[in-house]
Amino acid sequence: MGISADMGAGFQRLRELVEAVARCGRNTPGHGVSRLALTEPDRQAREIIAGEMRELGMTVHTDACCSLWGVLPSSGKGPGVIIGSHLDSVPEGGDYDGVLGVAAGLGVVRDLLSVPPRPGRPLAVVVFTAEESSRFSLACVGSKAAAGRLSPEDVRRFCDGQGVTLAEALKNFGGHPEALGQEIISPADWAAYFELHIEQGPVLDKTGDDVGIVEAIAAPTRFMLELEGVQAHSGACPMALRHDALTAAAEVILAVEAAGQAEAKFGSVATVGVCECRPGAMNVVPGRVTLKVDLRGIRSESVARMRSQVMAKAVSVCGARGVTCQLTPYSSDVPVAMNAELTALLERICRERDVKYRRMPSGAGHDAMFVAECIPSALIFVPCRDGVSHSPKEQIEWAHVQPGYEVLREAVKERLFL
Ligand code: HGY
Ligand code: MN
Ligand code: MN
Repeated sequence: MGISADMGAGFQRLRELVEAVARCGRNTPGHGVSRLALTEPDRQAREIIAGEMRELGMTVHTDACCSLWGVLPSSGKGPGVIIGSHLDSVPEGGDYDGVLGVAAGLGVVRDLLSVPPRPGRPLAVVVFTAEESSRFSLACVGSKAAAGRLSPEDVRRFCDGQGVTLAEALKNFGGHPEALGQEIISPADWAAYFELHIEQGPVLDKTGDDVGIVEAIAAPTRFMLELEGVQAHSGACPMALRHDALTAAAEVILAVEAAGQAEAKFGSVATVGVCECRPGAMNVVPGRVTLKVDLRGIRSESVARMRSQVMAKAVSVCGARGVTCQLTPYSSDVPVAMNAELTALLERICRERDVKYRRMPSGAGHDAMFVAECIPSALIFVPCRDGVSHSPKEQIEWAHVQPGYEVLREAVKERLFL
């Protein structure tokens, strides 16, 4: 494992930043962090990162979608390099998802500033807003906006569990939802985007590789199903006369799992992550159930097969049980290939530095998938213990993160001094 002798000021600072941000939104012990997008803990985390950007001499601004940009000005001309990720978390999430990539970007800036010459072209670090779909059921909000894929109408359509629309939350956070679509990442300004992220799966941890060079990012198709049966007395309503929304939902949930298992050979996955049952009393036959479904794959046709299989089963189950089923689509993104030239650059640097690496897909979604629509983009994975993520048990070994950090730094340096 090609670990260089000096940890480097940037890598050391990276660790300090991750630890500082992890205190924003920390729950009681054993319950990780809840730093949902555009909430007070998210604001606190951004203040820490903005402070670091200013200390490094970067100009700091937020765009209409509240994404936080730090740019290291440069004397030279020509398109620069962006390093980015996110700070928001899932509820009861871990300390490293997203945060590691933002902190790594600032570590790279610190390292590149410590050894002359100063980068000849702009170097930016960006915190994209609301990468997680946890609060608004829409993922990668900031990077979608930066790719021109989010309109003022879109952000009025999505809301959180308290009915706050994404547009209102952006406005309350200092954003300008009505101006979305006017600040798009342009190849005239930016030559490459790099993101470093924990793998969030078990592959690197199992193989002992320190770096995953991502070739393609699976894309989610997400939707909500609202099942409406007949609420009734659990004691007085005979079994034969029931229209129980929760038992219908149970069959649909198992159908989602079966669809994922049938398509697993193509690397596809299927999950029901939310099941809300109303009124949620032990002595009431449930009348209404809301399911939120997440289907993913790197092969669009496989995801499409899962979706049609799930919908066919939902219609037949609900028909047989006298339960209605309302579909609300959330998103249907397409799998994205990472830039071949940048993945080759990463591979060469890994070989030169004797870093154990593998080329691999990403099952999780990332901001890189939308930035890749605008400029050449690359995603570097580093291992997380047992592949656990989106959990308080998310853990890393810093010695196994450092090789990926140094590969990121060398790749950015090469792109900046081309
Ligand atoms: O859900 C995801 O794929 C990512 O963690 N946003
Ligand atoms: Mn995540
Ligand atoms: Mn993430």
